[in-house]
Amino acid sequence: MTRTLRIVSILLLAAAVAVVTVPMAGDAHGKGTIKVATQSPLSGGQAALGEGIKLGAQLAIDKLKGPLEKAGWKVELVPFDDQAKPDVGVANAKNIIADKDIMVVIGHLNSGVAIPSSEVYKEQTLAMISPANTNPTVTDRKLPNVSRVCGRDDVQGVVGSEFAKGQNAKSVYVIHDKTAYGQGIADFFKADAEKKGLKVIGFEGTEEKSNFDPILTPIKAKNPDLIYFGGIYDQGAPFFKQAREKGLKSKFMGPDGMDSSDLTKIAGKAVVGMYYTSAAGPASALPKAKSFVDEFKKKFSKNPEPYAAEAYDATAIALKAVEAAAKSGKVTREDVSAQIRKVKHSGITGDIEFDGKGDRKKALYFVLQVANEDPTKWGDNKIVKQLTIAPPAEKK
Ligand code: ABU
Repeated sequence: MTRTLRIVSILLLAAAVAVVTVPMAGDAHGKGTIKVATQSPLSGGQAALGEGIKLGAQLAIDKLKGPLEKAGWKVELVPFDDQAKPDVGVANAKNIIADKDIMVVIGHLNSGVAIPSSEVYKEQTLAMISPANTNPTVTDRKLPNVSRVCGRDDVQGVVGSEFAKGQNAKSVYVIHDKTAYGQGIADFFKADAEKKGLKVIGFEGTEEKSNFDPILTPIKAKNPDLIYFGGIYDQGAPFFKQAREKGLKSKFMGPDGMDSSDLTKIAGKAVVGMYYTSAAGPASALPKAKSFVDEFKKKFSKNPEPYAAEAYDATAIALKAVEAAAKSGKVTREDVSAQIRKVKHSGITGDIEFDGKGDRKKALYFVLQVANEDPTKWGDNKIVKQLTIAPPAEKK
């Protein structure tokens, strides 16, 4: 081999080694992995809503990860099943903060799980954006890492009581599930209903899930105009079903915990005509969510459950915040949390900006009526009222 050939060979070899070992600008995943965790119930009676949250986040990542991937990051979803249980959520949260690639959590479904889990995220200023947690305590603690894209129960409870009053209900019986969410919304509903002159003739909590006869017997004797259930559909649906089977004639009402196609899957025609409030816009009724609904159905072969669109928007905000944080060349959890509060997002559920506590500056509230016993038609429920309301001013 001549001297020139030897030099050319050495140069070619050196170039090949450089191509293999040096991450090029724009090279996929050269900078590492950004993980987005979801925490929601993926098993048990509330899995329909929890699965919807996970899939909404999945769709957002698949559609919107492009800019981060172009910049050299791999973007991954890591779903956690909190089983709607506070202790499981907290145990998952400890594993989540231990994984240094997780930069944001989208979750939870249950406020009673989100509140203690977010105390764990707080230790590392790991951002949590909630698509669905409506209890005021979620943001009233003013944690720098906690924000939500949905409304609050101190507003939702009043929206419900105002509607009940307008329905000419004079007497109301209130049941709740004894959780932070269920008891909380029941308290807000009751307080405002009484202020408006409605007579609350019963108020009780129960953890019963299957046999409601001992509770229904005294309610039947009192014959209230309306029964309000502060809780989630997996408990509310059998309660309302058994109430009708027992011959109760009262109108039925509940908060957004009833907003799932599983309500009719379990209770069938017993809940047709029932009213419920929600802080989730029915995706089919949101003007900017049409392609989301189509793509969701195509990808996952089912309708998006309530709060799936909110999970999509929450994840879109998370990715924007990570992109902004990544401009410094290094993504930190503190920076992602701070960037989330600065995002102005035109989402599929509307325009989203957060206030200093992490509440959405203008949140959506709905009063809906169950239109059909067919669970596949849950998205066609009648919107009786739609409101956009700012969070309550802070008490001095
Ligand atoms: N807001 C609906 C889910 C229940 C909760 O916030 O705990």
